[in-house]
Order: sequence, then structure tokens, then C-alpha cells
Amino acid sequence: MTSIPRSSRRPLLAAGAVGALALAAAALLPSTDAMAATGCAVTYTTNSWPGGFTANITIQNLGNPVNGWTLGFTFPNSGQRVTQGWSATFQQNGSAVTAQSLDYNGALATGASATIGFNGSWTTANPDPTTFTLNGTTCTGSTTPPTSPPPTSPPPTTPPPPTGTTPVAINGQLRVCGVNLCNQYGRPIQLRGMSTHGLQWFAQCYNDASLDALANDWQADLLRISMYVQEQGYETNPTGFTNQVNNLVDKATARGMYALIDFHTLTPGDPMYNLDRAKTFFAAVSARNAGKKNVIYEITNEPNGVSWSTIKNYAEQVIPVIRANHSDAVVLVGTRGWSSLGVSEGGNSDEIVNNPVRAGNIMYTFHFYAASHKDNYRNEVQRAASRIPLFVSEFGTVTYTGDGAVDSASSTAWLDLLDRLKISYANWTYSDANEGSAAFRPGTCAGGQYAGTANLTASGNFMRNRIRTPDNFPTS
Ligand code: IDC
Repeated sequence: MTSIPRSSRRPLLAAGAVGALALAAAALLPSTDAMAATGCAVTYTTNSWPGGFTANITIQNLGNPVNGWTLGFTFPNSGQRVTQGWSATFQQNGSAVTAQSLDYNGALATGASATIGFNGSWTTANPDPTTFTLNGTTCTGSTTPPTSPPPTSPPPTTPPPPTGTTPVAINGQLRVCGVNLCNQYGRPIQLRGMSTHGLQWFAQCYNDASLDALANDWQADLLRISMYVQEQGYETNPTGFTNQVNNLVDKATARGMYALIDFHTLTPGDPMYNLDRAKTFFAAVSARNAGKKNVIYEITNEPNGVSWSTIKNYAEQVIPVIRANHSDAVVLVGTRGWSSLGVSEGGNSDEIVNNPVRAGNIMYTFHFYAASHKDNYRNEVQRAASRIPLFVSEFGTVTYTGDGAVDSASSTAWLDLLDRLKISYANWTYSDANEGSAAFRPGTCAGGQYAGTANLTASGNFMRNRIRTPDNFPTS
């Protein structure tokens, strides 16, 4: 689905509103009876467009703590269908819908909230449901009439207009919405940026001057921080590499860029080889960065030689470690065959669609090297993009070796496709490595002149031109 919602927020409970916001707020006092039914407050907001809509639902538990919950509601007409949900297991029977919690969000203390959502379709005018149940109990406990906010004011969760102009100031905390990456206004966006090379080799390329150039001259939205695990990387000095990653997160944050923390597994290709290291690393970086809105976690770079079910098993063990500290962060999951959605090992995205990772707010990664990966890969990305959330966390303009000449035609075809589908990307690499994929000529990092075009390679020039074009970040 590539339609952009045409309306975001509608007047509260406006009569006859199509795709209207409905707020079923309940202000039940916490029960003093340990066995009492659960009180709850639900906000239900929608973006709609002809034939389709996205619903975001926040469930607040106002009663006793629960361990596992089921939300129930009924569409006011039978023409509405849930087509794809996230952060809960959705079932629909006629116009009645249930959403059941997942492992990671089932426990809700008194006052705690969970946010879930779904993409839907509609055939006739679609007023929103206004009555909800949590574990069978109706969320109708409002003891005061809903006088606040007044009917025409925006919902209480609407963020204020941005006060800055950086990508993070405008977009704030990101969230996966259907197959897209959405900003704080619930609108799909695309992030465009660069990946570091291996921190163990190119630390000298990541400093205030180079990151100023990336943020200001390149106008990049995103810095991917590639921390190799093997090849003299993390495994040789966990504390040192963890600190190095955190320092670069801070430099990206200071410049209003998103920071993508890449646990750069490559050889061996089985992510399970690094499971314990991943848990240790992600526990540390997610605790340390939990208060930030601009951090995205990539839990495995390029699994290879292993089944999708092994990758999924790894993901379902690592994601809860992150979520325990940083519950609302987007997490990226690598895919089979060097993050090719399986294509480089003879598969395709069906294996993911049929057996998705059991976690919400995640995206699946796709990597390509434009001189090596062409139409059959592009076709699969296009096919997958309407079914699962994709993020191109690494790609090159050259061959998969990381070297060779820029393939301008293929690189242009790829980036035009990603732009059209609003798929975010990071290019390999923002470094002066002596290889065609590097953006800078060898020796640049020692010289310290990053802004402008004087020290760019052909790939660097190509990428700077693409990334510098204005972003399109909706703010309402
Ligand atoms: C390459 C580097 C190269 C390094 C090699 C081995 O460009 O300098 O010697 O890794 O570590 C990937 C990987 C990425 C590769 C890149 C290019 O994620 O680590 O970098 N590539 O080969 N997947 C496909 C290509």
C-alpha cells in the first residue's frame, strides 16, 4: 500500500465524520477489590483514504495489573476489515474484532499503556468504533462527561508543531505504521543517510567535522553506526566498542540525525553464534539510550547460510532485551541471504510474510549492491513492500565486493524505487576506504576536509547529490 493518508486528525466525535477520531476515554478509579474487573481507557485514532485506513490504538489499564490482555471492539458497519495488524494478534469475526497481546506487551501494570494498530479496508463510510472491552470488561468507566478536550480541539496525543528544522526535531519518535515508517504525526516518511565503515578500522573518519558535513552539507537524516562483531570488532573489546557506539549516537543526536545502531554480524552468518554477545550489547546500548527519540536498533546485519526460522528465533530473543529498556524504539531485523529477503539463497519474502517475527514496531532489512543486484531483486522488493515493513539499512552503488565502478543506471533505478515506496536507506560507506563504495578518497579522514565535493569519489558524489535534495516530512 503506498497511498498517503489524506486526513490525519478529525474533530473529536464530529457527527457523521468519516474516518473520524473517536476517543472512548474511561476514568475508572482503580478498584480496591483484587478480583474486580479491569478498568481501561482507549484512544482510537485513524488516518483514512478512499478504501483504506490505518488505526492506532492506545490501551491504558486503569484497573489491577494484568498479565495478558484481549481488546475487543465492533466496527459500526460490516464494510470494515482489518487487513494487517501490529503489536497484537488481530482476529475478526463479522464486524467484531479482538486484539490479543503479545509476549512483550502482555503485562500491564495499573496505569500502564500499550499501543497497537492495524491497517484496514472499508467499502462504505466508516465511523470508528466507540466502545471497547479489555479482558471482557467494557471501558466505559468515565465518571465525568467528556468535556475536555472540547470537541474541536486536537486529541491530547497530537504533538505540537516542530520547533526545530533537523530531521529529529521535525519527526520525533518514529513508529512502524503498517508497512511504513511513520513520524510523530503518524505520517509515512523516508530517512536517507550514510553508513559508517567498520568502526575498528575507520574510527578516524567519525568526528565533529565529518558529522557536521554529513548533517549540514549532505543534509542527511540518518547515521548508521556499523559495529562489526568479528574481524577485530566488538568481540575483542566489548566495553570499548559499546562506548564508541554510544559516543557516535551522541554526535548524531547533537546534530538532529537518527542513529541506527548496527550489530554488524557478517561471518559467521549464523546470528545465533553471537546471541549472547547481542544480548549483552543491546542490554547496554538500549539502557543507555532509552531516553532518546532518535535511536533505531539493527540486531543483525547480514545473516547468511541459515534458515529464516533461525533468524526469527534470534530476533525473538534479542528484541525483548531492547524493549525491556527502550520500549518504543523501532527495531530492524536482518533477512536470509545477506539481508536479501532470501533472494540470494533462492528464496523470497514469502517465508517472512508466512512466519513473521512475533514483535511489534519492527522492520525487515533489505541490502543490495547496485552493480550486482538488479531487476529480479527490485521486483522482489516491490512485491514485498506492500506486505512487510522494509528498511534498506545498507546498500552500495558498486558490486557486492564493496569495490568497482559506480553503476549509475542501476543505482538510480534503485533509489527511485525506494523514494517512491518511501523506504529508508543508508549507503555503504561514509569513509575513505580504498574501495569504490567509499564516499571519500583515501586520505581524506587524515586531512579532515569533508564538506563540499573536493574529496568525494564517484560514489560519494552520486550519494551526496541524492541525499541533499529536500526531505518531505509531513507535520500534520
Ligand atoms: C566490506 C568492506 C570491506 C571489508 C569487508 C569484510 O567494504 O572493506 O574488507 O566488508 O569485512 C556487505 C557487508 C559489508 C561489506 C560490504 C561490501 O555488510 O560488511 O563491507 N557488503 O562487501 N554485504 C554486502 C556487501
